[in-house]
Amino acid sequence: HAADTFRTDLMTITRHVLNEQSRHPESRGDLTILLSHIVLGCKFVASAVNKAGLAKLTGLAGETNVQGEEQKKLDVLSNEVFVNALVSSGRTCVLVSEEDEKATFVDPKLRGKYCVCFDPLDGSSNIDCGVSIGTIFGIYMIKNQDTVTLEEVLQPGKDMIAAGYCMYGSSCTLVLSTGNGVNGFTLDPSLGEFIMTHPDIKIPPKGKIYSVNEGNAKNWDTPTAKYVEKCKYPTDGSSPKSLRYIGSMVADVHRTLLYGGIFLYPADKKSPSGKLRVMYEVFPMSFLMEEAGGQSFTG
Ligand code: P6P
Repeated sequence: HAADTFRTDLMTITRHVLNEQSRHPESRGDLTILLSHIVLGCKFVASAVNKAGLAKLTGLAGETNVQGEEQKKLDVLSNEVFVNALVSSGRTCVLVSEEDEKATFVDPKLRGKYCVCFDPLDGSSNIDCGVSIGTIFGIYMIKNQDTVTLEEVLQPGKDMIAAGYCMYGSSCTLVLSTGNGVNGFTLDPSLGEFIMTHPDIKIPPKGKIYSVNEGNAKNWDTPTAKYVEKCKYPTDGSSPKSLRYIGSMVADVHRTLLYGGIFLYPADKKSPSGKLRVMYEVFPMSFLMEEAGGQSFTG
């Protein structure tokens, strides 16, 4: 009966990425190695997030634990893990992290051809109440890794070559695209492997959910206010949409990808250029949304 209980032909994220690599015969496997290091970082953060409540990791930095060790906030810890994993992959030359004021230029001896922009733990204000949080990353190619400058990091989103997020919630789900569709993988803690659970994700063509922080309504511009009004009071006889807003972008986008609908963080009087960060929130999530048959735009 083993066949009934255990799938014996598991599609792991490693196997999937290798399959993708074989679609590019000229590839030397650099992206495969880079992604394997990102996956390692996600496994580590998943483990730390799961223990957070117990190990009081959710406290503010500066507290000390029973061993008198300096407590690291989860997002500080996550950032260190990803920076170390990305540098040690030997496939990156510059890193842009939400946690670091300046870009990290990798030691020239350890450089590779990729730039990774990432938010190691987005939505971290939700950690203490157990709401899903996540890592978001976007990957660019750098023309000359030895002479890379900050200007080369500021590439348009359309030049991104891969993007993904890892959501740490009731389960740990990694959603990834390398430009050939979007696939979702769930961490099997007993194996320590991400197993493909959501092959070829496509956003439903119609959605009944809108996701926005209504608390900002007083600051919205007229077009935004009119759109949201239409979600609540449709004029075409359709039923009103449901509002779902978690306040953690990875969770709100993941639900939108799977269930359909719209997620919006409109610019308003308080945040004239919007609140979401372009490099490691907007571009990676837009890349995934478009690869899943959706759209992303600035309104
Ligand atoms: P607000 C979290 O801090 C974040 O960057 C995103 O994860 C989330 O979508 C947004 O901010 C929530 O912002 O203003 O609605 O709390």
